[in-house]
Amino acid sequence: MVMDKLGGSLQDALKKLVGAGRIDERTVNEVVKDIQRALLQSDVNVKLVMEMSKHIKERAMKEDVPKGMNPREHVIRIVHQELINILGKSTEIQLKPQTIMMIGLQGSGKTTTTAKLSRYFQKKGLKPAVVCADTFRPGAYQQLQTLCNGLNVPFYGEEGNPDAVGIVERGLKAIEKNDVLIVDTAGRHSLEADLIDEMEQIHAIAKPDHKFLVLDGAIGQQASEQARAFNDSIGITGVVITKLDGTAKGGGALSAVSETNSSIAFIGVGETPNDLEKFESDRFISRLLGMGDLKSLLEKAEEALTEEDMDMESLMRGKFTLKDMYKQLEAVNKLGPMKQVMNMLPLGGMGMKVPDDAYKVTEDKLGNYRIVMDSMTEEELLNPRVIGSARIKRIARGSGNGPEVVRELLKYHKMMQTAMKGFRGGKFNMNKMMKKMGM
Ligand SMILES: Nc1nc2c(ncn2[C@@H]2O[C@H](COP(=O)(O)OP(=O)(O)O)[C@@H](O)[C@H]2O)c(=O)[nH]1
Ligand SMILES: [Mg+2]
Repeated sequence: MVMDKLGGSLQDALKKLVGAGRIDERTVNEVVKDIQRALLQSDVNVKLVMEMSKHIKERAMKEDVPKGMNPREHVIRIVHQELINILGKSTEIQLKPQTIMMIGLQGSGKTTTTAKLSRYFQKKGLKPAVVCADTFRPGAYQQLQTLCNGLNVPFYGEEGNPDAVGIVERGLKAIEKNDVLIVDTAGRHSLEADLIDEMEQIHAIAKPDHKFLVLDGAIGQQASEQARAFNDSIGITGVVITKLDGTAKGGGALSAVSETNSSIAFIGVGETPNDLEKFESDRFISRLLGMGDLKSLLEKAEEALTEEDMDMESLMRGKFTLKDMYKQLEAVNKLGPMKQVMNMLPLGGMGMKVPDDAYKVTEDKLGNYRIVMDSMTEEELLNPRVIGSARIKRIARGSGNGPEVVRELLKYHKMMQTAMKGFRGGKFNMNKMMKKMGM
């Protein structure tokens, strides 16, 4: 998917929130810190990130949790909204006859996007056609002609003629029977006087409904500078950010646009004509955060991680009876696959990695431990020290296991108990613990 890296880090941050024992100021601060790191790595402006962090913290603490929502959902919703805020509104595109002028620096992706837009309108049932007004770059004519032929889109160009303005005038006449007329123009390495001059002249002739500025996503925050400069010259009605499939700086470009007076219309996510997406801030953020997955995780977590099931405070105090362990295993059972659960529970959420191949064994073993514990009395569950060898034999028989399994369970419990204490002291190491237990 586009912007995997940013999406992944944001999702990890929110998973931590889902798995947290309780939602307090400390948890929110920690999650916000993770979000900050993720956004900064994606080249989002520091000031913007700091402002957003402040908003999230304030709102999470001050606003009442809306009816029908739990505290976790409340905070996730705030994060969601604040991220959408950074992106701002998206450009509205109407599905009707119109003229579109493509502008931007050389190599930003204008010509590729021209083909992508043709495909986009084609799929919506409109008839697009294209004029090639790039008389600057050698091979521009060929490139666009090949793309248009591949899509069966009418194409007008005059190979070898340097008069871009004349070409646009004749071209728009030649293709006027089509619905969406797209003019691909030339770029330069920077916004130079002769480029501005040419743009203004083409603009006057074409009278476009839309002027799309095409920006390479890899330029990150510089997007705002370019958007401002082009907007000051002929004005832009929307921005297309390309190459989001190949840059880690995408967050910078996306967030920088709304700082100017413009909005994002489309994003380019690959090199083929189909790799274009209509940009909608809301949907984009939902996908980035993996809202679908997050929602189902939340539901499961709420079901399983009730106060009674996961009394983290008593666990942290080192009071960890077999009964507590049983409750945990029950919660785990309700939650489903071990791997998913480990990432959600406070332990997993705190970044402790469990080796992949450990999950399967662990799941089976834990399942059996529950059966063993079903054969124990209340007294034994609360105070495992009373379990001597006679009781071990009885419990083993009752659960259809050998006595070694019961001993193993008691050892496991002891280790968990020690781990909980050690964890409180910051010494907890899941990997080491699992290894010791032969898992
Ligand atoms: N990966 C990727 N490459 C793109 C995208 N958009 C454009 N490109 C590539 O960027 C290069 C320059 O694109 P082009 O359309 O010729 O830029 P122009 O000079 O502005 O017309 C080409 O190699 C394109 O294939 C995109 O969204 N993703
Ligand atoms: Mg081009």
